[in-house]
Order: sequence, then C-alpha cells, then structure tokens
Amino acid sequence: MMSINENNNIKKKDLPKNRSGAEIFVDTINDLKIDYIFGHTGGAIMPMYVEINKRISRHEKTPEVIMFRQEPGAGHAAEGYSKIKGKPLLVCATSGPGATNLVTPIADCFADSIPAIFVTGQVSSNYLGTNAFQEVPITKIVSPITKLAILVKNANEIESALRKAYDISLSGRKGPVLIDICKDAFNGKNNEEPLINSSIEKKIEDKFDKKVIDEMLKQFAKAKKPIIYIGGGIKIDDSYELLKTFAKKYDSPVGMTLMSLGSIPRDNKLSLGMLGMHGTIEANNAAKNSDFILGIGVRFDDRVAVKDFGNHAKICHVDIDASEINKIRKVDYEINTSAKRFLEYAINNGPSRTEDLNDWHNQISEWKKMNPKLDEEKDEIIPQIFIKELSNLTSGKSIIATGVGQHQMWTAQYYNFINPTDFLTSGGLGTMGYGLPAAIGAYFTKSNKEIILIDGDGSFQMNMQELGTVVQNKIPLKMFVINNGLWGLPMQWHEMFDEGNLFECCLERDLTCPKNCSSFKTCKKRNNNPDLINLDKVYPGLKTARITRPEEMIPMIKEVLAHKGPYLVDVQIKKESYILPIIPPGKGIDDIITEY
Ligand SMILES: Cc1ncc(C[n+]2csc(CCOP(=O)(O)OP(=O)(O)O)c2C)c(N)n1
Ligand SMILES: [Mg+2]
Repeated sequence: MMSINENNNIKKKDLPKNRSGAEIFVDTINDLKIDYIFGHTGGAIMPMYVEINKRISRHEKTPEVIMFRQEPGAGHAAEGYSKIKGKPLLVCATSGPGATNLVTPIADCFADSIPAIFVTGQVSSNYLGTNAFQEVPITKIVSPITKLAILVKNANEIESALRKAYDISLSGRKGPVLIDICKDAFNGKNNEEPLINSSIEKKIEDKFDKKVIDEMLKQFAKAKKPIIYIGGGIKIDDSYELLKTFAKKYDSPVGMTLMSLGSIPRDNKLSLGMLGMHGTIEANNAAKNSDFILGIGVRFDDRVAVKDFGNHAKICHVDIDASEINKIRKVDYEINTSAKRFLEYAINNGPSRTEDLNDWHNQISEWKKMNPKLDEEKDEIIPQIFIKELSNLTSGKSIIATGVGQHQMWTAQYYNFINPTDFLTSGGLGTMGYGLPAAIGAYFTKSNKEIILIDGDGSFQMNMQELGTVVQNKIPLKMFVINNGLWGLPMQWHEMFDEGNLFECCLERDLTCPKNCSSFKTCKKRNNNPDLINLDKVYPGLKTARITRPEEMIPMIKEVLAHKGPYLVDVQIKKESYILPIIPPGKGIDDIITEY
C-alpha cells in the first residue's frame, strides 16, 4: 500500500484497518505535523479529545493541546501563532455556541489573510437541520469569510477534508478554513470510500503576466515622484527582504499599512512610515503628490487610500487575490501574482532608474518636519512617550500585540518595529480583544523574543479571561494596559467631530454623571473598575503594578522586562490624549489635523 506522503512517519499500511473518525483525525493531523490544538470542549467535539487523551496516556504522538477560557481566545491565539510561524494550527471547539464564538476570529483571519484551520464538532448527521441541541449551520454562517467550509458527515471524509483544508489555508492568499465534523463521523468507522462533499470553496489563481510587468516597470523607472505602497502581502510572503532590495534599486520611498509596518525600519531614508488616517504627514503628502504608486500585497482600504490618495498618479496593483484588484481603486496596471514572485522578477529583470530623485526626497524631508509634536505635560503619562520608551528599551525587537483603539495607533506610530512579523494587531477587522490571546499564541511559537502586550483598558476586558490561560501555562507575558478609563478611539471621534456627544465612551460613567458631559478635559474620575492591580490575587503567579507618573515609566519597564514570569502593569495615562495626525473620516489629505 502507498504511503500518505513521501516524508511522513505514518504509513497507511501501519495503520489499523477500520479506524474510527477520531483516530483518522489524529493520524492525519500528526501526519500534517500540526504542532498544537488550541481549543475548548463540549459535547460534539468530545470524541476527538477522547482520542487524543487516550494517545497521551499511551505516550503516543499527538499535537500539544492548549485549552483556552473562551473560544475566541483560542481563535485569536491561533492568529498570533500563525502570523509568526507562517503555518496553521488547529482551533477546535464544540458545535452551536462553541462554533458561533469562533466567528469573530474566523472573520479576523479572513480580513488579514491568516492561515488557520478551525474545526467544530457538529450534531450527529441524522439530526442535521432539526434544530437539535447546540446545532447551528456553521459552514453556512462562515462561508463568506472562509476560503473553504466543509461539513463532514462520515468518517471516510475526515482525512481528505483535513488535507484539503491544510493546503487551501496556505495556498494563494492565505486564510481561514473550517471543517464542521458530525459527532457520528468522529465515532463512525472508515469503510474505505474517501469522499468530500458539502464544501464551499473559493479558488485563487496566479496570473503572472510578464508583458504587463515589463511595461509597468519601464514607467516606474522613469517616474519622478514614485512611491511603493505595501501591505500584509509583504509580511505573509516573507518578502520584506526582497522589498528592501527592490526599493533600493529604484530609490523609491515606501509607505506602509498597519499590516506591513517594520518592513522598512523607520530610520531608513526610504521609509515614509504609515499611510492613511493616522499616517505620517510625509506618507500622506507623498501619496497625494506622487506620479506613480506601486501597490504590492495591499488592499486599497478606505482608511488608507483616503480621498486625494494617488489622484495624480499612475497606479499599479500587484496582488495574489484578483478580486482585490480594481475593487476600490481603478488601476492602470493589474498584476495578479504574489508579492514574492513579482519582486524576484522585478529585481532581476526590471530596468534601472535613469534619473535621480533628489528633489522628491528633499520634498519628503520637508514634510517630515511637519509631523505633530508630542504633548509636553510633566505631571501625567503621555501614552506616545510611554510607547517610545518601551521601543527604546527593547530596541524595537520585541513581539508586540495590541488591542484596537488609540493605544493600537500610538503603538503603530511610536514603536519602531524592525521586523514586520513582530507586530500582532487586528488590521482589517479591527477586533478589540485580539491582543491578549494573540500574545499567548505568539508564546507557543517558541520565539526567543520578548512578547509584550500593549492593550487598551477596553480591549483588555474583552478577553481578560485568558489571564487564566496565561498563569496556568506560566507564560511570561509582559502586559501593559494603556488605561484611560475610556473607549478612547470613539471618544476622540465624538470629541472632534460630533461636538462632544460622547457619553457612551466612558467606562467610568454612571447615571449620576453630569448630563451635559462633553469632554474629558475636566473629569479626572478613576474608578479603577476593574482594579487591575488586584488581579494578582485572582490569578496566582501574576505580578501586577500601577504607574501614574512620567518618572515611573522607565524604571517600571525595566523591572517588567527583567521579571521572569507574567507581569501586568496598569499604565494610567492622561485621559485627554489624542491620536494625531488624523484625517477626518471621509475627508482628504489636506484636511489632516495635527494639533488638538
Ligand atoms: C469587538 C469590537 N467592538 C467595538 C469596536 C469599536 N471600537 C473601536 S476602538 C474602541 C474603543 C477601544 O477602547 P480601548 O481598548 O480602551 O482603547 P483606547 O482607544 O482607549 O486606547 C471601540 C469600542 C471594535 N473595534 N471591536
Ligand atoms: Mg481605553
């Protein structure tokens, strides 16, 4: 009999005949060299855990199993792992609420092209469609946000479903897949008729077109005000070294999205920093005035490609996903291939630049000087300064996870990433609660880098239960909660654009608050609810501290970095802190606000 693949350690002939679906499941994931299952349990998925349990007690090979306190914890942790490792693990949960709890991490993976395999238990096949206990049609629910969603009703289908899911999650534009396995498929026996049915699959093709690329590069080499615009495609393909070579060859400035920060370090002459709503003055002005924008592995997202973006430019879009090209911006050159394939070709075959770009670089240096100055407050912690200190004390070399909000943007602006895979943040979906579990997932990559969470007080509370997972597994996470007692980002929008109608953004509000509260400039209320420093009593082994004054920042960061176990610091910042610059929603680059 043939082996499953060339390098496997399990040969089919070595496997007992008549294996159960659960046995086939574990044999297959062993063969796929899946390192971890991040999961939660419940009725429909239990047969799979029983099989793993039996094997562990027989000292047989299985992936390591890490249990999370709620399913989204497992899902976002898988994202943190996969962004760093570039390969998927399995997220396993039960049917019904277990499955629906995974919808947010699945959508997050889809938005940020993260490969991950989600496995849900399902009710027995004879109960499908009967509104059985804990039955939801999860393949139908997630089909628009997965690359593949398969319902498996029979033990025979499990192996091929897993193999297909693994390949598809990693092929073309990477992303999430879901396999929904009926309980009787786990328990049933294989009768040797492998089949896949009920699958909903989206195909991605690579249409590398040399002629279009040659013509485009000819024009790019002549452009007088070129910029390269890069996104997560650069990171996912590990193409950032190629990108640096390419940018140098054409002496072209590079603007980055949130997903590609660090591809070109901030101190490199060619780095424009971040583009878009909270991007740098030089990046946005360059995008407005450019005569040629070359987008690589990037979406023309409305938060980045704002009004005026590229209005005077020829635009080229290189992307592995054809459906992204011409979706938001009509482009002049469509190049449907991977960032890596394009860059390799362009570096080796593209014509050289003929004219120098000194005027363009000088203009960019002038714009650089117009970036906002930091708040000079001496009595309170200025969040941007805190993040700058953290960046300096870690030399920009740590893995940083964030939630979503002001703290996320301050991190993007002031942590000087030198490696794009070090920044774990929810870009496309903007999922609060992503940070803590993503940082946990990063730990399981066994990276020797420090893993640091910079979270918001709002975001942290969305998945705070995973502190249980942290202390249980003795994960030495360094956690800084940037605490303003606010859902700060919407607060900033209301204050700036809605005449201060912002009451719903205050975590410290109660019904006795003044009815006309429209600013946090005067309210200094600090309820400390929850009182983060008391979490050391709730979670054994967790060390906690609070800082409120600027002079406490550096000693605290040093202490945390020197500590061996998990450490949580409540960083109480000046409440009325703003992300600047900001291009107001729907407005253009000239409307950018740099002072508030
Ligand atoms: C799951 C989810 N719900 C709501 C939002 C909308 N939202 C964006 S930022 C934000 C507030 C974030 O608060 P916090 O984590 O404290 O960060 P801060 O802005 O204060 O730094 C909200 C409610 C979101 N992005 N994700
Ligand atoms: Mg906050």
